[in-house]
Amino acid sequence: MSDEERNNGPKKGSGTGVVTATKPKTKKPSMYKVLLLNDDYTPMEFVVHVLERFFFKSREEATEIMLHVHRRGIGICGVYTYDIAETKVTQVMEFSRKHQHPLQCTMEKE
Ligand code: TYC
Repeated sequence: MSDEERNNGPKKGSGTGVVTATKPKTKKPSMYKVLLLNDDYTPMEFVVHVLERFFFKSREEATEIMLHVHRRGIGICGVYTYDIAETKVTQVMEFSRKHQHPLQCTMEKE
């Protein structure tokens, strides 16, 4: 929406009106990377399953991300708005704990 549209243009009808300019206020949301950390104990297959289940990755892409984390120590699962990123981190941490794996997931502002 343009500023002019937002500010309604000239008032119709009575011929008089109060000018009420409003400040343009739309902002893009800050984005957050959700990161997986490597460890020595979580099975590779479990990490692939996490990426499929919570990040909707194909088996092929999930395998690539898992191997990247395995080799480099850390990797990006996805980029989301704050609330979605926080939910993903919580889901992964709860799922890992439930299965008694030490897999760690965190988030970082882009
Ligand atoms: N390093 C683990 C292994 O060799 C696999 C692994 C990959 C664990 C990615 C965590 O985020 C991770 N079984």
